Amino acid sequence: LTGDASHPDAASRIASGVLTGEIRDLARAITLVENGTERGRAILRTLFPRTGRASVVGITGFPGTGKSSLVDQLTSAYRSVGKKVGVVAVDPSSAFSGGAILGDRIRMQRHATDSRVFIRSLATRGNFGGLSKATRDVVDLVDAAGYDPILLETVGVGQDEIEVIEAADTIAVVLVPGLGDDIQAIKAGILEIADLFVINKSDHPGAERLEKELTGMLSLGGKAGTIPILRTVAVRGEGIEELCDQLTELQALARKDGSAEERRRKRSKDRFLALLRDRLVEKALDRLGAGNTFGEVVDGIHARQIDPHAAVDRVLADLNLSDDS
Ligand SMILES: Nc1nc2c(ncn2[C@@H]2O[C@H](COP(=O)(O)OP(=O)(O)OP(=O)(O)O)[C@@H](O)[C@H]2O)c(=O)[nH]1
Ligand SMILES: [Mg+2]
Repeated sequence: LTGDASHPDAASRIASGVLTGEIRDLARAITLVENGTERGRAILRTLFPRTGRASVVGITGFPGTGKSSLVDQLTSAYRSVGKKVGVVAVDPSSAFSGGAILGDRIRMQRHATDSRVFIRSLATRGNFGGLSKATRDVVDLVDAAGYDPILLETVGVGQDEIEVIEAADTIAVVLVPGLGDDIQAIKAGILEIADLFVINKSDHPGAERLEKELTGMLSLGGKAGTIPILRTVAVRGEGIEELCDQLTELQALARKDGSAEERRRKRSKDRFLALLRDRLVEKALDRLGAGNTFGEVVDGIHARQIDPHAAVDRVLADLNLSDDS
């Protein structure tokens, strides 16, 4: 199938379809990649040199803070200046709720007939590492299809979600008034990743207080004045223009001071290491299956019959990767 380029399902044909902006080919490529197929990998391989052009904007925050509403508004704003907009919504919780993505569909309905807006939701596969890998691959495909910017929405600010959002060049963390003590709980993670804070639902009481708390938090972290804080009312489109301007400014700054390049280089490194780790572990565990099973090795360590270092040495020897091999 992959060999004959004229075949409608051939990887090379789908890849050219993606490059010329064929939406159906892009959707098929994503499905092939999501399902971990060899054809999906072939498509990615072909397209990889044509990626890295889109500016990826990450929108993250607690459930229900208005991320999708903001993405919807941003989409309109970017469309009005002629941009072709990609939206990738990653929803680690959808395996349980399912409703969030449906809600997004309804929310984004007005863009559904716009051929210059591409929207794709990614659900969890029960494995967060897998989700961040899939996100990067999907972003690459949307990028190769010429969408720029790509808006990446993901719920939450836990460690696993941070891995997902690290596929973005610029990260907006969305908060809402009335979080109360929650701000304490989230500060560790978001201080590190936020390039910009959005206080959405500013029509609710407490926006001012939240902004003060955030400012205080930032000065404690030595970041006072370096991270913009914006107020929006997404449902009314208020503050969206400022948000767009701010994003553009941050992107320009990051390009100028080299931090954009630095971040992308780190991403290349992380991506390579994560894949290498996954593949090596997969191979090692396959090899284990032939002698001791994974469970038996764990049992052995648990019973103190073999120490964990020796267990790993043994697996590495099986893979011909011992220090002395
Ligand atoms: N009052 C008010 N409501 C808003 C605002 N922005 C969004 N909402 C409402 O908040 C609810 C959640 O909005 P979403 O955009 O779905 O939030 P989300 O962060 O994408 O939610 P999840 O993806 O489920 O985490 C919806 O009912 C919106 O209409 C706002 O600025 N003010
Ligand atoms: Mg949402």
